[in-house]
Amino acid sequence: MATVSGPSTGKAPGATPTKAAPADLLKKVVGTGALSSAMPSNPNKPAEIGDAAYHPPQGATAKPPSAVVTSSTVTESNASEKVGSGKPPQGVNATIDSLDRVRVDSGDRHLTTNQGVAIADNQNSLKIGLRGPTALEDFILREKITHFDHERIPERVVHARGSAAHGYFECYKALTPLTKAAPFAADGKQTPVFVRFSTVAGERGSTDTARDVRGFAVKFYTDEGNWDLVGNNMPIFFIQDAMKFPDLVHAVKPEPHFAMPQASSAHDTYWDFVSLMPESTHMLLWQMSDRAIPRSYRMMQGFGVHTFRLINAEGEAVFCKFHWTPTAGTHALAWDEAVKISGADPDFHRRDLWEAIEAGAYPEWELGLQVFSEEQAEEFEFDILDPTKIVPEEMVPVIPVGKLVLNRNPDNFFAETEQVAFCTAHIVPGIDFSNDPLLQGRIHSYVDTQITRLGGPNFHEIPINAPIAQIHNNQRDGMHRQAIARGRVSYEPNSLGGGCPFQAGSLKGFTSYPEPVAADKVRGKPEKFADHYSQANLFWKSQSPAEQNHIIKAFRFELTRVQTQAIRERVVSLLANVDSTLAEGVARGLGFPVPPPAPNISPLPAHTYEPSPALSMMSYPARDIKTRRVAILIAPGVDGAMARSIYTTLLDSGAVPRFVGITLGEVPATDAETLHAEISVEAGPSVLYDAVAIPDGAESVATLIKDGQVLEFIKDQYRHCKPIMAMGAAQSLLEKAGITPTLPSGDKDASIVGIDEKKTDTALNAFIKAMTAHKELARETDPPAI
Ligand code: HDE
Repeated sequence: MATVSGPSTGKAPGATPTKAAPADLLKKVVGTGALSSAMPSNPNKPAEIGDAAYHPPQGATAKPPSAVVTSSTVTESNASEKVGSGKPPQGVNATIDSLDRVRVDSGDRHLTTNQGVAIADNQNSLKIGLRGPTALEDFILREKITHFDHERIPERVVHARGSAAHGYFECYKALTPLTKAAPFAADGKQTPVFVRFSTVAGERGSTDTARDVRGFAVKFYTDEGNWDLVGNNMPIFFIQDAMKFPDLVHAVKPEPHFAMPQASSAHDTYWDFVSLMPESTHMLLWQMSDRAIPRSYRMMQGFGVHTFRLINAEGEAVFCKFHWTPTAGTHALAWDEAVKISGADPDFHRRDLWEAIEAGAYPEWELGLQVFSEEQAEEFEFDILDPTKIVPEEMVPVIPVGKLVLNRNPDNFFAETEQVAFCTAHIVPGIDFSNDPLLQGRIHSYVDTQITRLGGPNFHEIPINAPIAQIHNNQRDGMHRQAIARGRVSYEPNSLGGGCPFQAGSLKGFTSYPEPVAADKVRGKPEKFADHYSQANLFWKSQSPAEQNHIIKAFRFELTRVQTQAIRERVVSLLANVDSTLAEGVARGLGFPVPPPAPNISPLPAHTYEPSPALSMMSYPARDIKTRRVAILIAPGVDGAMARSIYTTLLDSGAVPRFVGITLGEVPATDAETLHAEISVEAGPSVLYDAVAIPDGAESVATLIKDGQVLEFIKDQYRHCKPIMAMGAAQSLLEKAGITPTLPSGDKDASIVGIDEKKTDTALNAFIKAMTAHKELARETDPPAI
C-alpha cells in the first residue's frame, strides 16, 4: 500500500482528489499476485520441440481479475481532454483507426503554431524596430522556417516517381480450397487497398512517359493484416539474384559524374551492364516493347513476377503467379508520342489517373491466378524460381478470381502516396514466399529502406501504413513512436500481463510452409536458370509485326545514344541468340553487321515454344472508349449541329471530347449557336488526344488549313496511328497533310473515317469502333511516310 517515495493514498498538492487510491492500488497488488500465480510454469515450452513445432499452439493466457491489474498506473481512470475518457482501453490499438482520425480541415479556423498557439501576424517576422534586425526569440518564424527546412524526405532509391489511389479488391468466389488468405475468404468479400504506380529509374520530379518498367504495388488492408503485392507491369525481371540489384540500379540511374540522363536507360552504363548479363535478354525485349510506354497507368497489366505459394487451412500448398488485367485494355503510346508528351505534360500519367477517378471513371483490373503444383513445376523446362522466366499461359491458364477498383484519390500526396511503405515481407496467413533468390533479397530490402526513408522503425504507424487489423506486440520505442502502450509488460512469456499479448498459434497465426530442404550451402544457380534465350524467342515470336518493329526501333534509339561501339555490338550479340530478324534489324539501324552470337552457356538444350498470343498487347483490347480523349477541331464557320452531335455522342459513350480551337474562346458556328474552344492547338498538342474529329464547314476548314500547327496536329494523329474522322470539307485538310485512307498493304484504313461514311451517325459509329481498337498500327511504315 505504499510507494517507495511516499504514501500512495495521499493527495498530490493541488491535484483533484483521485478516485483510484487506495482501493485500486490494493486491487492491483492482490490481483497481480493472483494473475502471476495462474501461470506456475510456461506450458507451451514442450510445443517448441521436434514434430510439435510444426503446429505452434496458441499462447497460454490468464484473465486478469480486473482491468487495473494490467494497467501501467492506477491513476488511468482520471480523465481529461488530453489523456482520454478514463476508461482503460483493453485489447485495442487506437493507432489503427481509419484515416479519419488524422484528417485535418482548417475551414473556419485561425492559424496556430504546432503547439496550438494562435498566430496574430503571419506576414512579418519580429524585428527590433521596423527597420531593425530580426529577434532570435521569434519562435513563430523559427518554427515555421525549421519545419520548412525539413519538409523533404529521401526519395525512394528506385520507383521514386509515382502516383496512387485508394480502392477495394473484391473476390468473385471464395478461394478456400486453395488459400486461407483473408481477401479470398468469402464470395464477394471486399478488402480496402491502396495502389501505387511508378516509373523505376527517374527521380521524384521526372517525366511520366519515359521508356521504363512501371511499378504496380498493391497494399491490401486485410482483416488479418496487411498484404503487399509489390509487382510490375511486366511479368519478369532483369536479374536472377538479389545480389545484382544494386549493380543494375547503379547502372541504369543517371551516370554518377554528371547526373545524366534523367529517367532514361538510353546511356552507356546501363547497356554496358546488361550486355554483360545475358540473363537480362528476355527482360530487355519487354523493356524495349510498347509495354514500357503505357498510354495510362489504367491501361497496363500488372504482375507479381515471382512465384508465390498459396496455402489452405489444411496446410496444403500450391504455387501461384499473380496477374492484373485492366478492363480499359492494355494500350501503349507511340515512342514519338511519348517523347512529345514529356514536354507537353510531364505529369501525363499522374493527371490521367487523378482525373479519371475524380470524374467517376474508376479504373478497374481483374486479378487472375496461375496455379500449379510442385510436381508440375518440376516438369517445366524452366525453373519457377527464376524471375527471368514466365509460366506460359498455354501451360498454366490464368483463372480470374476477383477485381480491383480504384475509387478514391488521396487527400494529400505526401502523407499518403509519398509515405506509403510497400514491403514484400508483408504477407498474411495463406500466402508464402517461394525460394526465388530475387524475392528472398527483396524480403529484406523493403523494410530496411523504409527505415531510412521514413525515419525509423515505426513507419508502420504512419496512418497510410497502419493495418486495419489490430497490432499488439512487445516492440517498443524508436523514433516517432505514437502508440502509448498500457501496462508494464513488454515481453513474452509473462505472467504479469496474464500472458498477453499471447502467440496466436498455428490455427490463426502465420506459419511458414514447412518445405523440406537438404542441400549444400552454396553461392550459385541451378542449371535451368542458364537458358537465357528460349523465352526471349517466345516473347519475340508472340508479338505482332508492328510490335516487333517497335522493339527493333527502341533498341536502335537506345543504342544510338550509347557512345561505346563495343557495348552496342555486345547487345546485338545477345539478340543474335534470340532471333535473326531482330538482330539484323537493330544492327542495320546502327550501321554495322550482326556480330557472332554471345556464348550460350546453357548446359541444357534450348526449348522451342509455340507463339503465345497472351504476350502480345493486341490480345487485350478495350471493351469501349470510356475516358479516351478526343479533340474536335473547330474554327469560325464550323458546322455547329455536326460539331455538337459529335461532342454529345462521344460524351454519351464515356469518352472525353474537347473543342480544340486555334485560340481559346467563342467560335461562331454555321447555325445560331456559338461553340467554345476549351483549349488551343498550341496549349494542348495532338499527342494529348487519343483521336481527332474535324466537323464539316467550308469556312472553318479554310481557316484551319492555313495553320501549320493544325496540320502538324493532324499529321501527328496520323503518325501515331490514331483514328481520324474528317467530315465533308475537312477531307481537304487530310489531303493537305498528305494523308490517304489506304494502308501500306493496299487495304482501306478503317480508322480514317468520313469518306465513305457521309452521314454523321454512320461516321461516328465507325469512329467509335476504330477508337475501341485504340490504334491502327498497320498504318505504320519505317520510316514514317508522314
Ligand atoms: Fe523493388 N524496390 N527491388 N522490385 N520495387 C523498391 O522499396 C528491390 C523488384 C518494386 O510504389 C524499394 O520502398 C530489390 C522486382 C516496386 O512504393 C527498394 C530488388 C519488382 C516498387 C526495392 C527489387 C520490384 C519497388 C525502393 C531485387 C517487381 C515501388 C523504395 C532483389 C516484382 C513500391 C521502396 C512503391 C521499390 C528493392 C526488385 C517492384 C529499394 C533489392 C523484381 C513496384 O526497397
